[in-house]
Amino acid sequence: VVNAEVISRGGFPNGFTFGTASSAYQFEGAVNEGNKGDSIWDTFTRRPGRIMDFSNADTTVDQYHRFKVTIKEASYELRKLDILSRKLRTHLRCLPLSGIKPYATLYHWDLPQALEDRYNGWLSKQSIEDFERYAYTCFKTFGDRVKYWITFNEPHGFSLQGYDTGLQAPGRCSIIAHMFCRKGKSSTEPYIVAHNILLAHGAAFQTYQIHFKDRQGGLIGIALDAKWYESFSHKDEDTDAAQRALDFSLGWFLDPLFFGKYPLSMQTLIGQRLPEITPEMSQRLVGSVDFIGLNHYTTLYARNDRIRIRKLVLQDASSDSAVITTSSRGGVVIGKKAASNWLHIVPWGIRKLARYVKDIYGNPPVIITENGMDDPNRPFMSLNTALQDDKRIRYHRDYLSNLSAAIRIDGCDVRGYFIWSLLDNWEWNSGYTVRFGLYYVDYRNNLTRIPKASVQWFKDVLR
Ligand code: PNW
Repeated sequence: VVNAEVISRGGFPNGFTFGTASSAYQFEGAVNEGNKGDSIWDTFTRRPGRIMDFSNADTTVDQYHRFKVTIKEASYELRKLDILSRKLRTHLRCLPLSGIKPYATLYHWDLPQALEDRYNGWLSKQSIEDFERYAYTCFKTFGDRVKYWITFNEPHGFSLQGYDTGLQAPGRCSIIAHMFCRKGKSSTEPYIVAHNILLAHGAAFQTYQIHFKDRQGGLIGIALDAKWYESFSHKDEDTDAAQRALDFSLGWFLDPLFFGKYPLSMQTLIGQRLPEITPEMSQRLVGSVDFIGLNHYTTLYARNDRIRIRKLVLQDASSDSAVITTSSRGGVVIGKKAASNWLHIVPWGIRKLARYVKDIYGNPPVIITENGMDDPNRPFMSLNTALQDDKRIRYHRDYLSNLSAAIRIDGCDVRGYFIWSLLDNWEWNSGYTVRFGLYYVDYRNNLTRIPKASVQWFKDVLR
């Protein structure tokens, strides 16, 4: 474990890109402006009881109106802004002059509700063709300025949350629904959705190669949510379980993109419910990424689920892997918790993850497209306390020193690192109850943005 006190740009290769990450739905607000139709998240947030603080994303941090100010104020060190939800808009005109290099994500969860209504969104093959056209339009319109494209953000996350647990949009199936429909759709829908996403990604990649690559010279990737899974014990059954946990998350997408097939453990355990990758599909998928985006926050222990209790009660995608994940072992927690329950601070996990991707997939170019931690939004906390985010500084210092070791010592080809997030923002199911930003947003005072201590720290690192 590397735990250097001082992190600096010198610990990273020349040309390494630092930035911050954000997403349109969590930042823009302006829910009814600029010809924007409803998305599946607009529908979802209006269902009672879905969002912890009963909030929605109608306003969030008003980035739809304030993006110009943000760009103007962004110091040259922060070289990533998210863009694009009211796709064909003007945001991008400002970027070239500002010295900011945009990495644009085409899909960060806000599917037009019209497509959900018309053909069940990602469950339908039609979504593949429509995504390809949408991607084509974005490449054509913005490709002179955007040289890094990310097709999908966290397909593993939204396939499971949207179609198995039902905790996120479009909220199909739910733990409760399983009780009543034992062979519920949650045992098939996440796999169908992920399959269509992979094919949509492949189609977008191909369109770029055929129509734009020569002229625009950009790169195409996909951003995968990637926890590291550490074996709970030295027993074979647990090391196997940790491997399965990786197969069922990262491997679900990377194996098709690199080897043209789903991981063997998935084929075995899911059987007929796993869609088939035909030889033609396989040919199209293999090699269809120029870089891999990893959204990495945390690490869990994984152990074999011997009894598979869940499986006996309900068949769903979350129990197919036969893995139990935990954040503590023998009463010792794997790392301090951030505000979100799922986010334990485990800096060494990023190094193991990078090393794993290098070893299994042949050292492809990797960009850490998200990494960060949240503090609770406490209404009665003094502003000064909220701005002194030492825990965040330590988090990034320790994750960056491990990432630096992965590059320098382990030889991993990591090319960029983006902090989630530039500003506090609307955190999906958690609403405004947590704060992920380098900048504090004062929700009670005109959404004023105030730098936390981590802003100065990040600037110093970059200098
Ligand atoms: C990402 N996990 O979601 C999303 O891309 C962002 O939109 C989100 O705001 C951010 O991370 C913070 O949550 C994740 O359980 C949610 O490991 C959960 C996990 C990872 C990423």
